[in-house]
Amino acid sequence: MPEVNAAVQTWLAEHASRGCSQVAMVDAMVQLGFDPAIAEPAVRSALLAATGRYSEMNFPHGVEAADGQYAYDPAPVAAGNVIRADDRDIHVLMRIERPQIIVFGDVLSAGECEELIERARPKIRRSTTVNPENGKDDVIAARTSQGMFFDRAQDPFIEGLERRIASLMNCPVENGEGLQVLNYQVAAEYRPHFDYFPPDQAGSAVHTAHGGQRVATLVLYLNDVPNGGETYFPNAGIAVAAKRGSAVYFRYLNGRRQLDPLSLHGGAPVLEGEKWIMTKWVRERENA
Ligand code: PD2
Ligand code: ZN
Repeated sequence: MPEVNAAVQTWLAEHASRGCSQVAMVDAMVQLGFDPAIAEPAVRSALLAATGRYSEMNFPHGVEAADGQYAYDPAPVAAGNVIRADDRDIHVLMRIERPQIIVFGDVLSAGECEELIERARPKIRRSTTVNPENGKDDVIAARTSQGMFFDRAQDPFIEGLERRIASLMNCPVENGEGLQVLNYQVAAEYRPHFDYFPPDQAGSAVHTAHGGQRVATLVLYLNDVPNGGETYFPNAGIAVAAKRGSAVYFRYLNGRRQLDPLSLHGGAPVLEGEKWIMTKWVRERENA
């Protein structure tokens, strides 16, 4: 089995900077005897290094993969049990392959969580969702949280957190949407949904026009929830409990631009206390 040695890396870098498509490069490597599981991540990182974005190929919104057909290529998150993310060592608590989920401990300090809550508290308003027809904001019964967005790089505190999160997700900071803080009171929830913009809905085009499709999400927990409020993946039988400072990462757009139907997820109703989270969504390219 051939290896991705220096000569192959040079070949990849040259073809990526010439605008070669991801499919063509992976196909060429497979023809030469590479395992697709080795070829795909090598091509993706060459494309990312050369162009700052994943290949769009022929599918501007991505392709909804039928159940079981989504190819689980390696996530860009670093290997190992402790990841140096800019200014902080972050511990990996669990990795799940299908859907692709990673749970992290101590992404934020208790003081950072407190500061985020106190800064968000006076600004939160009822959350909205994307209207599938026209892409505008709708208030719906399926999402009963309140939230607010911080602007990108709005001050040094937010900028520092964005750098740490981008480093952890191994994604350029420019590809991230603004950090969002959400609050759920007792009984509030976010029923199962996809974070990606469904390719078959007209309203998605408004959102993918800048930055392309969403690739992955990081949900950061800002407080301990005594009962309820888990982030759950109903078709995978997985629930992540809210613990202050920890976070759950999930990725749903692979290098072939397939979208993972198993990434369906929700925020379970809070049964006791309240829930504060912060979300980071990252796109395929700069999200101006
Ligand atoms: O509140 C959550 O745990 C949650 C779960 C799923 C939030 C979101 N999705 C979201 O804001 O997209
Ligand atoms: Zn979500």
